[in-house]
Amino acid sequence: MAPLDGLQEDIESNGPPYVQWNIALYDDNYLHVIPESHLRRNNNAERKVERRFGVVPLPGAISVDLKAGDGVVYINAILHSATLNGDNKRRTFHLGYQAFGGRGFTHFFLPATMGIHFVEHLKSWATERCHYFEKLHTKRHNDVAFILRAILEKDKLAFENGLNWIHRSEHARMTTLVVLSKIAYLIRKYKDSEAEDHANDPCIQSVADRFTASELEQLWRRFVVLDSKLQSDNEQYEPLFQSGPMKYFFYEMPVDFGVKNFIASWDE
Ligand SMILES: O=C(O)CCC(=O)C(=O)O
Repeated sequence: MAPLDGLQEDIESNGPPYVQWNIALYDDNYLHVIPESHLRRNNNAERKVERRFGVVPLPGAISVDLKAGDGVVYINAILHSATLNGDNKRRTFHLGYQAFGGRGFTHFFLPATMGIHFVEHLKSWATERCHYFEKLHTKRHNDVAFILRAILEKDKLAFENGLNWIHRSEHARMTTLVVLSKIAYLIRKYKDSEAEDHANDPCIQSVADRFTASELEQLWRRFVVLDSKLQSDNEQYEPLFQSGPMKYFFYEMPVDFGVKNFIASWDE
């Protein structure tokens, strides 16, 4: 994903592109959240909490009390965890809802769609909805492939038009550009790969299929300057994030580097 500052700027300016749902089938108070943490950096108390060795209590968290049949919908950038709670049986639908045609773009290319392999069991109106969702995802893959090809071919106009389609807002465009850099990274890494890695997803394969391996090498070269601006010389670590230590900044977006600089960097 992009650094947290960029994700939060996008959420604030353009609305959340993705929301997460829990729908409890039994009474359920497992989910804990730190209210209002979705639009700020982690504070000092939170930065001391080490989660690498398992689920830990979050400072200032409240539990979300759901009765059987209740649902809660939340922006997944909020600090949250699910604590174990004795022997209670937990049965909760956990799903995500992605926006299409919004002002911004998705923050990550996963998870895959829920598919259409089960639609024979559904009523016709529900079958139609599932086919419609599938169409939206396919269009997103096509749009992303179009933009990446424009970048590969250094076609400035096509790139700018493509970026306008997928991210209509003038705000937080760099967030989407960073997300595109992550997609370019993943399709190069997983092209024709059978790795059983959660990032090696059908969405990634669907876009990778439109490029040859050597095109993907060339495409990645267009992102190298941007990618270097997302990294520090030293390893970074933020314990409450899901990733381990890495050189990528957890919070900071590139300074003094916008879409125009990205285009100029193709020739560096
Ligand atoms: O179990 C929960 O209630 C939250 C889990 C969650 O957010 C996740 O798996 O991404």
